[in-house]
Order: sequence, then C-alpha cells, then structure tokens
Amino acid sequence: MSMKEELGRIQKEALEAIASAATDVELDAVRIRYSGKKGALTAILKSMGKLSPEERPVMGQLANEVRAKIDSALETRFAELKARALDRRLAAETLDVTMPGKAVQPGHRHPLTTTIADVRRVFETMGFETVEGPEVELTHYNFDLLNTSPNHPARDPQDTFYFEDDIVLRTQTSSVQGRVMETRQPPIRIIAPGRVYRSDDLDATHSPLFHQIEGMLIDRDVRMSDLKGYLEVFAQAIFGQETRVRFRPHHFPFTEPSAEMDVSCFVCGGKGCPLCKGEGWIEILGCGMVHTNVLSACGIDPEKYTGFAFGMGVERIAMLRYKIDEMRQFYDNDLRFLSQFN
Ligand code: 2U9
Repeated sequence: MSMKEELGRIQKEALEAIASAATDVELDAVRIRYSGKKGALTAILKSMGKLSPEERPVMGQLANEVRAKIDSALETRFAELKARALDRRLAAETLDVTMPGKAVQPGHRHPLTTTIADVRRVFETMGFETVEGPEVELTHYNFDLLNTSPNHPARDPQDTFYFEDDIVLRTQTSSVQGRVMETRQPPIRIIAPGRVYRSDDLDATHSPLFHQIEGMLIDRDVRMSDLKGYLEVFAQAIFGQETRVRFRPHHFPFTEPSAEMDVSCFVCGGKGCPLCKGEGWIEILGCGMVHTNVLSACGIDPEKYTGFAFGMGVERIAMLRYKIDEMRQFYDNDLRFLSQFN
C-alpha cells in the first residue's frame, strides 16, 4: 500500500472510530491510537525517510492535513460528548420545585412545663429570680439547714431515697434556697422549680418523682401580711382575678408560723361542687415565715431580716387547672393525652 493510501485508510478509520466513541474515555483511547505520540500518524511520519526527496514535502503536507482533520473531529466529538453528559445529568438531577413539601409536625409544651412557666412568669414579674440546684443533694442542704430534727420522719429511708448516709435524692427544692442563702445576703427573692423524689408508690395522686415550685423573699421588715399579699396576687393570676384565698394554720419545720393556703373553687366559685368536694375551697400550697433557726443556719441575721417562703406541687396545680384525675398521665407520654394541651 502506498503512503498516500495508508494515510487515507488512517483518516477513514480514525473518523469512524471518533464518530462511534460513546464516552470521553473511549474517545481518548481513539485519540491516543491515531493522533498520540505513539499513534498511527506518528509512525507513518517516521517512515518518511524512505520516500524520495520530491515525494517527502507532498506526503508531509498530506499527513499534516490528515492530522488536522482528525484533531478537529476529536475536538468536536469531545465537545458533543461533554454537552450530552451535561444534558443527562441535568435530566437526572431535576428538582421539581412545585412538588408539595413535607409538613413539619411541631410538638408543644408538656402541661407540667406550661404550669411551671406560668407560675414563674407571675413571680418573675414581681421581681423574683429563678434558681436551680442539684437533684442529688447533701442531707446538710436537704434536711439540716432546714431545721429538720435528726429523728424527723421525713429523714426515714422509707420516705427518702438515700445514696449514702449523707447523700439523697432531694425531697424538696428548699435545698436550692439554702444554697443561695449561704452565699448571699438579703434582699433575696427567688423561686426554685424542679424535680423532687420521695419513696412513694405510684397512684392517682402520688409519684416517686414529682415537681415542686418553692419560693422565698427575705428582706428587712417582711411580715405575714406580705406573704398573704404576694400569694393572693399569685392565686389570682393563675386561677382567675375573682379568686379569694384563705390561710389555715399548719406546721413545717422550716417556717414559723406556718400555714396552708386554699383558693376559692374556680369551678363553682365557692358554692361547692365535685372538684372542691363540696368544700368551696381547694388547698393549693404551704407557706410560712422562714424559721429563725433556718436564717441563722444559713448565715443571715434573724434580728435584722425576716422572710416568707412557700412551696407547691406542680402536678397538683396542673391537675386542678386542666381537670386531670390521674397523676401518672403526666409521665406516660401518651400522645392522645398530651396533644390535648396544644
Ligand atoms: C428555706 C426555708 C423555707 C418552703 C416551703 C412549703 C411551705 C410547703 C410543700 C407543698 C406541697 C411541698 O410540693 S409539696 O409537697 N411545701 O408546704 N414549702 S414553706 O419553705 C422554705 C424553703 C427554703 C430555706
């Protein structure tokens, strides 16, 4: 075969191979085979030495024309394949912005969280600060500082969860207030919401874990009348402006005098109904003037300062507000129950 025929064959084969290459990898293999440094064209140019001096420039020019055609066909085909790959990717990755979105299902607050937040808001509006403390607590803060005698029944392991002789799951959030009083001097206005633990069996109105909100105000000249005024404002904010309050004498080791506060029934207004069990009044919280022994134990001079304190069970308040008759419903996490409080 003459060199001219050879060049013609190379050109024909190369152009066919370029046209049928389906990917850029295949096409690159074609490029190497025909136009590359070790390709067919280079091989033929190397054999030009065998030609006569007249033929050499003619064949040289023809070879360059063939290379130019092949290179141009390669370039066009590379561009085509690139465009086709892009089209395919665009088709595969199409995003339909008109598709309906997935609805988010937002949750909502647990009724106990709502109750704590509402009580907090009432007291924070009156200048109280919310404080927190450990749930695993020293008996020093849980009992001793609170004027609880060494043989007080609350200390009994039947009622309290002990880790060690001097470490318990706190039975009241008063331990937090003791910690604050030790480190600060009055005026002190704090509320302490949180979990507390008592070794009770779970029934309709008891649980080994429940929530309390306690509060205290200590300053110069704080009197029982201040306690009554603040707690009446609280009761009216939570149970309605028409609510009346009454105080009955009681006993707590950490307050003296101590009382329990009732609110007029917010269902019947005081006439008597099933909620207030015909009484017209509902017990809401315990309260009293902070015992002088507690003030002294916490490093506050009882000659200079006085204060009041109160405590309530959050579950009890929430059960009354939302007419819930089973305490364990708060902890079961049954959405049929919880979604009623959205
Ligand atoms: C300090 C001193 C005094 C907090 C108080 C009560 C009365 C009270 C109970 C109500 C039902 C707890 O949830 S319950 O079981 N609490 O009756 N708590 S006075 O008095 C304090 C607190 C801290 C240092």
